[in-house]
Amino acid sequence: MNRHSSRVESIYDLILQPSVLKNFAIRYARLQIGQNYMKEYEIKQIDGLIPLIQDLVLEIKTLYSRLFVLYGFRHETLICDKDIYRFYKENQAKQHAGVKMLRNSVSLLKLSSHPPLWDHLKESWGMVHPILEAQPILRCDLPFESSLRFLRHQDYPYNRGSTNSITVWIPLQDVDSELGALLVAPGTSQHNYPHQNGLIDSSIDFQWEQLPMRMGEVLSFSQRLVHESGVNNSRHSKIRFTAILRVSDYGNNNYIQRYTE
Ligand SMILES: O=C(O)CCC(=O)C(=O)O
Repeated sequence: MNRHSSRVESIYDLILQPSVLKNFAIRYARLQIGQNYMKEYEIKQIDGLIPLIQDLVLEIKTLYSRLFVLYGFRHETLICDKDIYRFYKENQAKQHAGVKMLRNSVSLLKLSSHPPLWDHLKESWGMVHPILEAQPILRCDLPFESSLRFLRHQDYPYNRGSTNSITVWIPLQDVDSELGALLVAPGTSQHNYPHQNGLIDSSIDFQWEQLPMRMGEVLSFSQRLVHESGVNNSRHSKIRFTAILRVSDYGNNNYIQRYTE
């Protein structure tokens, strides 16, 4: 099945492949280069991930409950996204510092190191010795705060990992277009686009595809794939939390040499 315009159709396939064991669909896109296919992104449900996500969400709420008490901030008994959003409105710097602190949480590290996730990355991307190229990131995209968005970019120029490096994007809740599912531009992963401060010129015409996902699914994509944040337009003040990993492969000689020189 291909949901793209005729210009992209000739080089790009979007594959929906029902998994044999489970009823979940694996979705991936690949680019044809001569006789070969290069994967651009893949979305897959990972076994055992949901409890780890729930632990991280609990840790997020625990940290905020402590911040609320510390700063005398009135909130519901069960902390909800609306409280965190109101806290942000009153204490932007403190809310941001809280998210940064959670980047060092054991829950995020456990989620990031879940063995079936790494087995999947190896198998799906043909990585030999995948490693975390940087500390895992926790993103908190608040409703109607478009200044927090990352506009069109490729990750490779920032991270300069192995040539086969990928980004792994793990939503901590279901994410649809209203909550700001990630936007990708299929067919772009073979080019290095000129950029300023990491951002690609807004006059370049890309064909965007938005990637709604269920909690427990993981999106992995080439660090050369052009992508940007969706817009969180949640009418219910929901926050989009996402864990993001940058993964490189030291099975890639060029990378290990560059790293150790
Ligand atoms: O999650 C997002 O909205 C964007 C993240 C992103 O583009 C990145 O981390 O490279």
